[in-house]
Amino acid sequence: MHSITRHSAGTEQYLALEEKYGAHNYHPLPVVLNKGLGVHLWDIDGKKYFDFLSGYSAVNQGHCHPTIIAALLEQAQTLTLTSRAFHNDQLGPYEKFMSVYFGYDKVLPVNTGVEAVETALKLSRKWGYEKKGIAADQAKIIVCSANFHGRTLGVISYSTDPTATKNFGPFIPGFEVIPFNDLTALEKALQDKNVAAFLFEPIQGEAGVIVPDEGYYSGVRSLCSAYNVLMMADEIQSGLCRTGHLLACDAEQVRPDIVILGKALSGGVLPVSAVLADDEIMLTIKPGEHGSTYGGNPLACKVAMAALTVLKEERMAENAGRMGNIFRTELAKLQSPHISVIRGRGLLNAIVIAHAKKDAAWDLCMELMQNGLLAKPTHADKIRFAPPLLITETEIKECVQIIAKSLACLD
Ligand code: IF1
Repeated sequence: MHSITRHSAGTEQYLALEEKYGAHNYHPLPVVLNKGLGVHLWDIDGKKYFDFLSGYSAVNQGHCHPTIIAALLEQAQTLTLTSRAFHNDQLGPYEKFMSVYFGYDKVLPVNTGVEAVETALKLSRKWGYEKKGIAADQAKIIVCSANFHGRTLGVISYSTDPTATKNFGPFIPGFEVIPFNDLTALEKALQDKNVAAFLFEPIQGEAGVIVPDEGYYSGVRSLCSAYNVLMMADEIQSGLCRTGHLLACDAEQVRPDIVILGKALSGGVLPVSAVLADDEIMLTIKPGEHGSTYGGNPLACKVAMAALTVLKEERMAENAGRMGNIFRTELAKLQSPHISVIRGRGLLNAIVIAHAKKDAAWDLCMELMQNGLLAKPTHADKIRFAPPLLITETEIKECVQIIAKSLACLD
């Protein structure tokens, strides 16, 4: 029997405001939050939850991390934006910090994840024409089916998800879709001399946390090198310690030609994204050929340096690896008839619900919410479980018990 969800009067008021005055481009769980700290969120009625979505992996460091907030407050009352028409005392140190931290010659700072993806697409085309010698306007970029790289027209041009593309055409040409985790398909596509780059998510998040076979990253690296094609890893969700490594590609010691970062680059405090590449690629973009009003603003630089420092100092990659193993092991021990698949790496995990009822995953998330854990389905029958990376073993085991208790609602 499903518990009847009664919303408090306060909750109803907030939902009504959004219903009336906000675009209906999301279908959120009916919970109104007003406080976050570490792995926890609180709603307006004071109910406490474990956050198992982490702002779609933007809050890897935990909500309102004191070190990151301190950096935000200090810079916010000093200098927040100069534009790139002038220099400031945060950008250069940030660029060096990023170069040393990730081991690339240069960084191009922008703001949202999709803006960084668009930047990487432009960069790879520019390199294709000016370094690889591809004929004008003939550059092709290979992408994977079931990809998710953001919501702009350029990026949905190669989406294979009808929900993302229906009635948004016409689309931008120059992309070819191949299956994810398929090196044979990739090698076949690379026979085309006009290919400039291969763009992929090391782990496909929105598709339901699809982890490729062992050796996939190494295979992609070898093929891209052999065919003089840029390996572009979209690590916006899989990066920044989420999978138990600084970057997901580190699992096979593979170094992409272009790395795309976002989300937890700011610890969930403000939009900060970045593209990393070496000089041969990065310097194909000349002054005035690309930019953004807020890209590389002093506030973002200061916050990002704090957010990255926290990841390392608090050994969040190691913790994500250990806690992820415990989480998947304990979940499997439940042997729930309602869970057909448990998959993931580090603390980027998902389960696939096996149930006759179409909305079973949604119903389970509503039950989890009643029991103090926030998660949301992706693509109907999959539920992503991605808590902040500082979660402890005790908390992980407590959350598995909440999941176990909640699964009873599907009996
Ligand atoms: C939504 C999830 C989706 C991303 C990867 C680029 C971007 C994202 C690998 C764009 C953004 C967010 C967007 C949000 C839901 C969430 C998401 F998988 F993380 F859960 F959609 F797939 N590359 N992912 O995951 O970054 O422009 O949003 O900063 O749009 O509903 P953004």
